[in-house]
Amino acid sequence: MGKLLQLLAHPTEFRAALQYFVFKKSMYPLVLDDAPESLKKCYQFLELTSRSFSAVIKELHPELRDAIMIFYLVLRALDTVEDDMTLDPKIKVPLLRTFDEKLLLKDWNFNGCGPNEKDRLVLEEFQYILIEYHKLKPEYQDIVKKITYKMGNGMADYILDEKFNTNGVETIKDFDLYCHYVAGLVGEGLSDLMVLAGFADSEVQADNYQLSESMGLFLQKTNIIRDYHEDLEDGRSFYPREVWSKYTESLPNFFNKPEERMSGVQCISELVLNALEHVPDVLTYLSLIRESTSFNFCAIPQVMAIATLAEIYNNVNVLEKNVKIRKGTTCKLILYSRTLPGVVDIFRHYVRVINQKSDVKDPNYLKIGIKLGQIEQLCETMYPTKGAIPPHVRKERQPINENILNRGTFDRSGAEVIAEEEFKTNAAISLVVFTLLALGFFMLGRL
Ligand code: IN0
Repeated sequence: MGKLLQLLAHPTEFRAALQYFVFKKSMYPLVLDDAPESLKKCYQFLELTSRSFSAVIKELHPELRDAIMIFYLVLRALDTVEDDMTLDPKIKVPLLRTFDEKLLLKDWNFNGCGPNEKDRLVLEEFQYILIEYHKLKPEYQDIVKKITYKMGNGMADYILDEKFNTNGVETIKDFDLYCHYVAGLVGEGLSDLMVLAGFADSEVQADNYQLSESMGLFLQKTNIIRDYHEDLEDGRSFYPREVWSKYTESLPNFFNKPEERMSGVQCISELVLNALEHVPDVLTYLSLIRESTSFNFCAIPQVMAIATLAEIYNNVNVLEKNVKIRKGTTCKLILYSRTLPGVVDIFRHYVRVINQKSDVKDPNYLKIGIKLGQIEQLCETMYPTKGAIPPHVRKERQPINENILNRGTFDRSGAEVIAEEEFKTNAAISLVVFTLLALGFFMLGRL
């Protein structure tokens, strides 16, 4: 009920939700009626592990859909092993190191996970994933196997690292390396798959996958900053000491000591600044994707991430509870991120939101202002805003334009693409309102 009221309080999000759920059309609908049991199982696992993201994977072009679905499930399996604190390191470490070899087997599964691991089914019924893995093109299998090998060994190194176990991540370099293993490598694998399929320019692999590394790091760093409270409750931490030690003696103090909340918010600002460094690469990467469903698949998590960063920036709640973006905002972001100009508009919008939330008392105020300015300039270079005041003419940070927030800069370039659906949605809303009014008059007439 609360969610419905929230939606009604935000009419543009209500319209987006209606458009998304009622008028969404798939370019390549996934039909599993006559599919083998193993494929049906795999798509069920996908839905169990990730509700919203599974929908994005199911929309993918058939050439890559199963390959990316299997890649996602194998990574989930690896992640579940890494995550399981009940597993003895003597079992966990060799399992991670040899996980890629399991992919060569016809039948294998693992029943040793603790009962609290929510995705343990993926490991317990891994035999279905293997059946479908072996049906992929050999080149696609090789990519999944290569990344599984690199990621499994990277994760194992961290588990063996005493310092990491007791203190969490030490330096910013360690922070980047950890994010490389769990997310940067995902970008490498996806880039290889999309280039092989002819869906992305080979530039995405340049400089040792620098652009796709940023894609992964931007997502993972945003998750880490957002999950401060959840990770603290689970007794772990991924905030790098090199950053948080400037603001507190001990990381849990941001939550435990109310007088340190302000320092916690400033620590988050520094981490947001660190994550924003990846944005130029993210926008460049997205400009190199040539196929539309692959573009959506890559763009949706990125626009969610920038919206999340804007939400958690200068927000003390992050230290006390889980902060998430509204469901309606998610629908709106999905709808407007279908084109590159749409994505650039979304980034421009949230960069402005962050700018407006900046506090002069924040030690990183200036650096953040400069970074945001650079990103906004890049957005302008990619797709200039009609009638915009050039950055050098602007004197001060501009006030948030209500129009930007409510209907949005998103509206301009995504408009052509969604005009038809918008028309249908407006017609549907009008019909509902008309029916309600007619019913009301009818009832009045009967009284
Ligand atoms: C992902 C990434 C992902 C998608 C597209 C392109 C990418 C390029 C480089 C790196 C990662 C890329 O996206 C998902 C998104 C996701 O799962 N969202 C969650 C929401 C949430 O808050 O967790 C959802 O349920 O909707 C992602 O986060 N990761 C991921 C994993 C596998 C694959 Cl194949 C693609 C996880 C991670 C750790 C960020 C890489």
